[in-house]
Amino acid sequence: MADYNRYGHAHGQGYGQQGYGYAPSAPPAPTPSSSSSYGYPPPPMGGFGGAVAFPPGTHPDVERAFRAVDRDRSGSIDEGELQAALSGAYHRFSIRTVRLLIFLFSDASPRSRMGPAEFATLWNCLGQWRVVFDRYDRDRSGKIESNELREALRGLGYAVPPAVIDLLIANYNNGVSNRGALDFDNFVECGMVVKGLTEKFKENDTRHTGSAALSYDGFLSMVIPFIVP
Ligand SMILES: [Ca+2]
Repeated sequence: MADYNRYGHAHGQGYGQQGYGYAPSAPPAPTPSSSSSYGYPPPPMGGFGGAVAFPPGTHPDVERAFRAVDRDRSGSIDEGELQAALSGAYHRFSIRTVRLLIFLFSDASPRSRMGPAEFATLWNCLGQWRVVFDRYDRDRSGKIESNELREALRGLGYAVPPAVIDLLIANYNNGVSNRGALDFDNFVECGMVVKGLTEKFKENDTRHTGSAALSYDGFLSMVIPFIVP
């Protein structure tokens, strides 16, 4: 019995925290974003990761995953290297999802690479998405089908109408229109797009009516970052 005139408050919890970014639930540890702790392209003269600075308390597995793919020891990784790191941890990550993740999580300019602090934040965030994925993959198929997606988004506070669920499944299935289900990478991408766009919309819907007046440039500025990959 969702009130589809609204787009959140499925459990009275609003939209999740504002400002943390793209994690599905409460923020974990503080995530200082030290974009100045690395740089590219600084060839580190044979040193091993001298310029790589992870936030205090970063799990050794995260550092290991980063160093394993930062083959040239530049202290930052590109989309191919990030794809390798995530695919090693989570099966396969599509390059489209990887590009969105770099866009959303990278502080670098241009946003084509990612440093250790950003990587650690992303890694943490993906861990939270994985928990959500496993929780809502009710039939243990290893994929999120349309009914599971609807429940998952509702659980996160987004009352997404059925027509939009169908649209999401059709557009985030890795181009393989087999069973209309999402792998983990596509689920993450889909979830971050819904979360990100909902929060952007909400900024324009200050009275929580489910409607907002947007200027043309405001609308384009809101949407384009999410379709850029
Ligand atoms: Ca499933």
